Amino acid sequence: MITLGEYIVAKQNDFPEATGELSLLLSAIRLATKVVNREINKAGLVDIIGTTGIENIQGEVQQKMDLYANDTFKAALEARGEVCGVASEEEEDFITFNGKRSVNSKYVVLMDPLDGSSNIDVNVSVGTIFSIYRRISPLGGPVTLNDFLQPGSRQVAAGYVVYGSSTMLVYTTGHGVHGFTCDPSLGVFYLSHENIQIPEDGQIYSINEGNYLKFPDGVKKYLKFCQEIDSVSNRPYTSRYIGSLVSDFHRNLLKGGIYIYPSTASSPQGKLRLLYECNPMAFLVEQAGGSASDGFNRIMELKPTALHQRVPFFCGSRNMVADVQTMMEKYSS
Ligand code: AHM
Ligand code: MG
Repeated sequence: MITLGEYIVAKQNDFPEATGELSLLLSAIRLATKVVNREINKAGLVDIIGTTGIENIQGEVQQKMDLYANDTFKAALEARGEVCGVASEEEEDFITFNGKRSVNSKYVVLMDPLDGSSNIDVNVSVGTIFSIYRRISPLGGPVTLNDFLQPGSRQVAAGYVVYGSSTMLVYTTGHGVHGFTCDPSLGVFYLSHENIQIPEDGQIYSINEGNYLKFPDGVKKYLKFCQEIDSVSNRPYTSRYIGSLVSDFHRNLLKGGIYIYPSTASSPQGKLRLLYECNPMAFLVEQAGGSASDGFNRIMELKPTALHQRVPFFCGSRNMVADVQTMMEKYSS
């Protein structure tokens, strides 16, 4: 039985140049995860569910747990002093930490503290997504917007937590993808899925088909392809869509599949955010042997221009992403 804390330290020892700062940062995330997990499990019991009535900066109604998770992750990251700034889906602008240790720390964190939170009051799994970069501004000086607008290929680490039938934390530091399952009686994460590999050919497609008429032609053609009968490629594929990115991604990562949130006629850039959702998932899926695209380009090579930028997202088993990209290029470019 290897715990997450032990695993992080063991991996750090593989790199003689490591200073331990990233390990401390990950342990701050682990602590916040436990606190949020405890509250989510109580969500049906206490008056913490429901909406605040306030809209976040994307005009979506914030759920109370969104705010709680946002505050908890911010507080844990600030207290540890290993992070000089944070950008969050729930905050309009990035946040600078001014503590003595923080200003000299080299990392920034980008996060979606509670993704899929509109599902929480119907007991559907939700998640936290995080992404870590080295700052590019000088140590000791102010954090700048450019520290956060780096392409996903520069991520140092990324991960997610799925608050599901079990709570799991899955992360990568660029050396494979590893999953840890929480023992709720002890509040300890144990290594349960070392070196996760996504099957190259999946059988599951995940998309909100209610938007079908608004999809680009390339996506419509791909959906028809998924539904065709073909014994060689084992089609039709299975359609599975929870509507909670972390859960849909997690299932597809383990079983093989593709998650698609394309551009639609009403949302030309899709719905998901490049910095808080797509880049971290792209890093994870590539580390597991899969791929992530905006329909034409590799997600992690896109140069971000704004904190809350959205992007069409095609992510999962490598051959499935290649198939849909071929159809996008043929019918939608
Ligand atoms: P959120 O960050 O506001 O929770 O929105 C992101 C969520 C994803 O978890 C999910 O995959 C997607 O929105 C579902 O959107 P839709 O309801 O349009 O299918
Ligand atoms: Mg989200």
